[in-house]
Amino acid sequence: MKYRFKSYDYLIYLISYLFFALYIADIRNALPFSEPVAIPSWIYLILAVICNAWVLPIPGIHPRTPGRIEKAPEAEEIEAIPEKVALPKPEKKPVPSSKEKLEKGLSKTHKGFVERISSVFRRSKTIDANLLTELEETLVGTDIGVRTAYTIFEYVQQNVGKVTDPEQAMDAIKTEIETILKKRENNLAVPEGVKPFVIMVTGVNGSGKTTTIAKIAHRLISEGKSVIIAAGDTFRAAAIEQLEHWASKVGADFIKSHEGADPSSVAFDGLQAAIARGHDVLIIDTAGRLHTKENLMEELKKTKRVLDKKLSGTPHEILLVLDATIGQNAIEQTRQFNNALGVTGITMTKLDGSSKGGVIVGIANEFEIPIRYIGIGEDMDDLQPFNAQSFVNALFLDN
Ligand SMILES: Nc1nc2c(ncn2[C@@H]2O[C@H](COP(=O)(O)OP(=O)(O)OP(=O)(O)O)[C@@H](O)[C@H]2O)c(=O)[nH]1
Ligand SMILES: [Mg+2]
Repeated sequence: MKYRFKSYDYLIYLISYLFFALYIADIRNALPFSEPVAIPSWIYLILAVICNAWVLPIPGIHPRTPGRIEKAPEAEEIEAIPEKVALPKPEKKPVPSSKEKLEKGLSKTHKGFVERISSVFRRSKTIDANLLTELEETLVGTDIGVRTAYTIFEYVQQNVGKVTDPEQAMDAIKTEIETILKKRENNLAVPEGVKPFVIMVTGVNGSGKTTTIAKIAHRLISEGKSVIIAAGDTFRAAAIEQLEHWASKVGADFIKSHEGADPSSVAFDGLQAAIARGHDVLIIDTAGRLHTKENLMEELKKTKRVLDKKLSGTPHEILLVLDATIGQNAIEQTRQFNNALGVTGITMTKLDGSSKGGVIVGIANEFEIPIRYIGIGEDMDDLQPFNAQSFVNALFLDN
């Protein structure tokens, strides 16, 4: 047992022997001094015993037994605190960059478009008439549309003298596609001094209008703009609820009416509210499903007219949302919506789920309409402003 003496303990120990000596001397009547008062000898003995006992380390009795140590224990006395078992750190999933997302999103279209073309060149080492015929057939068979297939084919044909090997030919195709897309690169920007900036979102049912509205609102709000969304798709109550859910999720103001209400009146109310509440941007959802296409276009035209009447120049943007999974049909849809409304911008959604995304090249080639955004997933951050160079690099990447 560890026991620690204090310095005065030694003194008490000595005193105990002094008292003991006094006791012995007293019982023998040999005290070296005369007692002023007669003290019985047993008093000396008791004092000797008390002083001695004080110094003796008797556990549980002595005031400084180890159980009541006043001083901090020595390091060696402290039981080692078991080190915390190092738990394996939960692996943080690395957040993919927008470039990685784009590359992943376009991997299916890479297979359905770029790989089909490059396989033609893999079969032949020289660029001869046979290869050109095969290339022509392959291009026409992709989702870019016949007209664009010939634009690209003719470009390769014209360069046959300069292009000698298949790799160069693929590069030439890539360059031509980038040239086509570059012309349509013009991102949606809210101009200074235009308030509210009005975006009317159109497209057939299921193309991704409502989610795209949420994604755009999310982007604009994160840039510091205040956004109000109007539920102009009154065709289904569920469509209104879906949009309301998104609006509250992204922090946008919201205007709605009842199911079956006149969409143009909702757009009107939305514009009125945007002005009154001082919002920077109004985004109007529209129905994609009406009894007939004629009906749908007339409805949309009416909404456009009503907005312009309320505030001249609105809507500033008529954004057509196209679903990449429908391939070439998107070209025909663009034609119809553009003829009826004068589309000012395109968003192509679901590129991540489609091998038919090559259609974007056809649309860029056939219509002078800017491609504003591309959708490459269902998350709010999966809407990217369109950039021709990044798009083509990701599309042609062999992964
Ligand atoms: N994978 C993927 N899914 C998307 C993308 N954009 C939209 N979607 C999904 O497509 C489905 C339809 O989207 P909505 O936004 O409801 O389409 P809508 O055009 O509003 O449809 P209606 O209101 O019925 O006319 C939803 O499940 C979306 O999550 C995208 O870029 N990638
Ligand atoms: Mg919708």
